[in-house]
Amino acid sequence: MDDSVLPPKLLSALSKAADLVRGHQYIQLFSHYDTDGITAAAIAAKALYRAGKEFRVTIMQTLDDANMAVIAGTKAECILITDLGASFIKQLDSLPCDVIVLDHHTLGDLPERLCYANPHLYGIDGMSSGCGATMAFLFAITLDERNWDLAPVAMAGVAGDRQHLHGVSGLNTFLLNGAVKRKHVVTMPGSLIPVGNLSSELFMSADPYIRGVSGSPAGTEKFLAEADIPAGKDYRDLTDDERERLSSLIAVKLTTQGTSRAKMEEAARARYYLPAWNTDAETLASQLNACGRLGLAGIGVAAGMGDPRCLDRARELDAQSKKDTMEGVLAVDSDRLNQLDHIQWFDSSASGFTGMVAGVVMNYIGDPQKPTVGINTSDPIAKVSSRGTDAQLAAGIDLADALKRSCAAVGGLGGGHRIASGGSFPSPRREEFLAKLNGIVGEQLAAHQKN
Ligand SMILES: [Mn+2]
Repeated sequence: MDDSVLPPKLLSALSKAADLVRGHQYIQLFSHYDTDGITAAAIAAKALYRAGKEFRVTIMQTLDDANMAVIAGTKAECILITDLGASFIKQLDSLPCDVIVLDHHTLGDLPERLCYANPHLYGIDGMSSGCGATMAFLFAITLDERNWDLAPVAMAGVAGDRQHLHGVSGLNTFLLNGAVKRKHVVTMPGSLIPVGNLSSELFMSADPYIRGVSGSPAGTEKFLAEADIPAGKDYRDLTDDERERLSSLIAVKLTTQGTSRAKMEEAARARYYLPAWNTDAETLASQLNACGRLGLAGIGVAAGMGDPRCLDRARELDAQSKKDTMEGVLAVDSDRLNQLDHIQWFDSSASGFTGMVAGVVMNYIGDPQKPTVGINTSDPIAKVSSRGTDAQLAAGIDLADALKRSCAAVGGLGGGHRIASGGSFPSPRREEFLAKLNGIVGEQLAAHQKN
């Protein structure tokens, strides 16, 4: 697409949505509990608030039959759903009220009546080039041009759904370019060096995780001394020489610990600074994500709408999550990564944060050939998270399929994406599950080799 204009079909869906909203005094919002859903809800709610509307926001972990019944049971005459809905279009279409769906998930049924915007409808990939927050933002600026100042929140949504890792595309380019032009977002060149105070940020750095530096105050101090950089210096105050020296030292460390070149390039991606928030899109995304993960999505929505007390709380929750994740990563790095033939796994029963720890372990600690699996058996029903890499996908690994089958084989449920999936199963059956999963991944690799 031409990134400076929106597809005509999308524009007409957005103006229809704006017209519907204008015709009601009260709007019931539903959204997803992840960063993208929280930012989408915050953007939509702020736009409604500015338009003088009354509204209520309800956040859901997923849209399933039970939650569909909740939506169907609402008495509102206008329902706005963001970052959810694509898989329930038929049911939503039959509701006796005005319904607007702003989603980006894979298309299912097409509506006959309700107002629906989804990048996939215009040949744009909703996995990579437009997320729930992007759609909510486009709706907001259609309602009122002044809502362009919500672009920073939308960029946090884009970062939350990881649609920025290799630069932005599609609808996200429209968002970013317009926001940069209006000075709501500043693109900063990529670097392996974390943004902010270097002593504290290197200490807390999980992406990249630098062995011996991340999670170690003494290691961080020694590393900065080695790079001849005064402790306490901020990323923004580095001279060109210092920046180059520090970033090559980090690259050397990462190479030594086996980090792939592709991963390093990804870790050195561009950052999006949000002047009004005095932080970058990924940091804001992480703060809102912490709220959703801890069941406090409402605080996240209010923080995304700009409430200073909720934003403070989101920052605290994020700092604690990062600390706990780092502890989990350090525990695995110290010797608790177990190797099977085709997978590597760790026990996260003590630390929790299974998925986040698995992601860091996959990219910076473990064997890059094998998917990383974290299992938490602290409850009778175990939770499992798995993470892979693009290279593993190219070798035939499909973690959505592998988790679905291995969980089912031991009386559980699993699934997700090929590169990242999860599930649950009865805790006492852990060994059986691991053997099954190891076997399935082995079969996937063998089947791929044959083709
Ligand atoms: Mn999303």
